[in-house]
Amino acid sequence: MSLPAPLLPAAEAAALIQHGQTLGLSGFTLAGDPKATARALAARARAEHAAGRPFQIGLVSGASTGQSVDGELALADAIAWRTPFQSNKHLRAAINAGRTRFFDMHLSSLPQQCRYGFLGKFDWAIIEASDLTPDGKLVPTTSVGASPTFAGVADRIIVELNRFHPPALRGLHDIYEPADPPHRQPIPLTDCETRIGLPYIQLDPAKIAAIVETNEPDETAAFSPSSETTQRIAGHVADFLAAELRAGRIPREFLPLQVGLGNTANAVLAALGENPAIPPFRMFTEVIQDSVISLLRSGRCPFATGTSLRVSPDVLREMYAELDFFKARLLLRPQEITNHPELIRRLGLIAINTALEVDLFGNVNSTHVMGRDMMNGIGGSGDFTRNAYLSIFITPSVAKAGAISPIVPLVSHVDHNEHSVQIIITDQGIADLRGKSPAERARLILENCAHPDFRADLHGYYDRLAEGHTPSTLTAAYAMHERYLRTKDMHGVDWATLPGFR
Ligand code: 0RQ
Repeated sequence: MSLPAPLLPAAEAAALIQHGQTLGLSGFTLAGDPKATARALAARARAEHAAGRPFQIGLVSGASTGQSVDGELALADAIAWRTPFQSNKHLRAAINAGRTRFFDMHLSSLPQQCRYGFLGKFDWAIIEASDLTPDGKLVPTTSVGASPTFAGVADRIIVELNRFHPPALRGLHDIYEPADPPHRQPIPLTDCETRIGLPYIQLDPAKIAAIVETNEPDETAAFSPSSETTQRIAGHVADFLAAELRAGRIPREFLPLQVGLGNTANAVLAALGENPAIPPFRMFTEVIQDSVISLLRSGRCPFATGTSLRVSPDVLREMYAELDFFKARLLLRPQEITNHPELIRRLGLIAINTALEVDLFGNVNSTHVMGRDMMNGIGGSGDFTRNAYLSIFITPSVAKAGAISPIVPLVSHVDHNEHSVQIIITDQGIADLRGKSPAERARLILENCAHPDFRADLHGYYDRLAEGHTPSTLTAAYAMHERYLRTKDMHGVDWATLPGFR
């Protein structure tokens, strides 16, 4: 079939991109990113650097991309700035060394901020496709992310046509882009299933500069098998939701679930699916991971919608063998829709996300290690936490082989504050913070969620504080963090010698 632009080798497409330009890339949590063009761009950056010329670009994507994109470009020192989310170790190192400027954004607001011009001009959109028609109808692959917006705002477009994904994916996507204020209308979605948009992204064919043909899977890996800790967290989540259901605080027909990304979240989802006290549930989420596919097969989850199909390559191959079954039960939408505050509030989502750190008052840090080093980014956790019907955070009660307590006197960085966070669940238990004062929250979190090995340390801090609305002291609140930075272990702060207590 004819194509709307010349087929070029990846190196020739990458040669069109110039130093200093801004690129908007498809890809969300390693699903659907344009791998071949990015690798060729990294090679070009290396060649330019070897010739003594500068070569760096600004890189925006839906969320994290894989080794061929974030990894290779970071190793080639080709990324001047990056937003809104990443999870690659090489890029993380470049960010934390100050070589790449990174700014962390709520994923729902990225597309509109691109359209509003807040991130400057976009020179290129590079989008992976499973199909492209002569008049510019692009069917995405395993994610939608911010691709419709990048295609609209960028001056020129490179399409990476990846033959690994069948053109029959058409129908898996629902592309809807809200108008900008003052012309925006309510988003016409009142359930998970209804389609409100088109099954493709309409490109302006005149903007397509090159098409790069490839045949390669996403660079995703399987999640780790669940551990005793993740099983215990999952059990507490299921018990909590079952009790809410019995108490009538969750309606009998249940509510759609959003579950964050990662090993713990994947295990929680599998456990909810197995628990007979939890009725079948729909998912209105960001990332559809392996456990969701099993739930769709078993019927425990009748329908799931998200912006990324981030499954392991074997699971994806199996899905493609039964594509009609999954197209009837799965829908991929732009991140502006899956994470939209209006829809999250309207549909009444139960949001379950993972914390790095939680403090005694329920403030949550999802992004920064010891207040300083970026882990991945806030991703969609802020979109969901702030707007959900129920906002739950999960975390193991120890990290780094027991040297770190994720329950701390005061978080070293705040992503989700005490006003948005309702329930904390660790392998130790549940702290339901709803309707509780800061002092009541502190007692609950300390007794129910902290690891027994850290309770003496936390009591050493908390029991010395003067009574008051928010019992705290600035002089000692970070003593456990400081001790870790000095000794690689948070245990054993000598509270009696520290100032600031009553
Ligand atoms: O590091 O593997 O080197 O030991 O943090 O921790 O327990 O494997 O947890 O994979 O679920 O990730 C918050 C990072 C958790 C993730 C975070 C260390 C720990 C380990 C990872 P090692 P686990 P997970 C949907 C919603 C923000 C975005 C979000 C995340 C590593 O869930 O990025 O939620 N969330 N988006 O040892 C120092 C602590 C620590 C710590 C754990 N207190 N201090 N290190 N670790 N606690 C997805 C998107 O929006 C795209």
